[in-house]
Amino acid sequence: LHFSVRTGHPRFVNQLFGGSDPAAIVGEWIAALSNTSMYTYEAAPVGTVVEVALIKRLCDLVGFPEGEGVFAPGGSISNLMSVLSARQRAFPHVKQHGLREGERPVMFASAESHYSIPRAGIVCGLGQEATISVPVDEVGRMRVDELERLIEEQKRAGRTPFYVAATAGTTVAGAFDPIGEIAAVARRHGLWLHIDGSYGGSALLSKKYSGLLAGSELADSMTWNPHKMMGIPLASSATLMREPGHLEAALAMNADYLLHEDSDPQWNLGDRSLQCGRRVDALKLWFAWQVHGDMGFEQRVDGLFDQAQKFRQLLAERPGFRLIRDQEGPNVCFRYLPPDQRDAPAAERPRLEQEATIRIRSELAREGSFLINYASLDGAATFRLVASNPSTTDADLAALLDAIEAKG
Ligand code: ABU
Repeated sequence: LHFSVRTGHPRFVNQLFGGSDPAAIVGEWIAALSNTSMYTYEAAPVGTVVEVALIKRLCDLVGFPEGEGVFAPGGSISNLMSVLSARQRAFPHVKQHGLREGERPVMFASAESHYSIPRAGIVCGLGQEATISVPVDEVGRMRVDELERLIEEQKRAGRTPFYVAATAGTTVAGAFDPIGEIAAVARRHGLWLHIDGSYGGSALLSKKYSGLLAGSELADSMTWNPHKMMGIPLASSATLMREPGHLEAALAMNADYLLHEDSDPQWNLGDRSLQCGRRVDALKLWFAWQVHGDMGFEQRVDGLFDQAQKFRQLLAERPGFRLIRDQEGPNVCFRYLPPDQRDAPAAERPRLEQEATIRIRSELAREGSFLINYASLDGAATFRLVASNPSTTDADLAALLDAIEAKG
């Protein structure tokens, strides 16, 4: 612990997760103590019942009343499972025989989507080029007119579009793609619609912010990571499907030494997972939900959005800081220019801001006062503050700006 990064510290604003939930940690300990694997009800009766109940609850929030799903080791694996399911629906022969000669499936995701989507294409043997990158608008949302244009272009080129991923909460800018509009395009062209809600899925717990995922009920699948905004220890990632059966269609191997004929398949989750051995990841979320309830999670999510909004206000009050992308999610992307560089020509500014961002960030990390990440956005390195820990106070936020000014 001494040499580890203190990710539960209020001044750790570096990743899409932060804080540590005591109730969930107890759940995690008990999962380790019970030491079982989630492939069968026989081996993990309590874990199975808990997981099925939680998946049902998450599916209801998304708008999948008949849905099913499974927990996975992270958002990337959940996204991969969605691509495998979509590929199986579009090419039903693929599980048994692979793709046929001449078949050229293509998938679509925004230019600011997570890299796990094109990587899923790679894992599926489609190659990285099979993921077509759709341009985004000025705040980072997928441009739906461009999506439609690119689908038609790919069809004319003899390829078969089969999948589109909308992102709810992009990794850097925290943008929410317009799911309802993307769903209309997906339906018109017969594409599987997946929502990568790894980060922003938790907005569904908030009456105030659930509108950011309007249309989620129209998707075929969704990834949701309680280990991000809900504060559950890593990893907690739900793979959710609107209709039952797709995961088994893509993944089931019917190993008879696990899935005996005399057991009820509905309660054996093994064949809807990519894993064989699988931890009881549901238990920590279950414990946390018992303690906090819907209202506790709603307050947490609202509080993180409010914290980011507060930080935007504080930024606006200080010379030298500028917001890059103006939006309402828990990410705040901004740059800073020290006073002696503020008269530089406008064309020079992004390069100078980039230099300042990287050097200041590295100084803060080295001294251990704050850990705040940076990423390239709109052509230059940009600070990315993530409001991820409810115990980060307004004073912490102001202290971060003070520290950046002092280093600058
Ligand atoms: N799975 C994306 C997480 C990246 C981040 O925490 O910054």
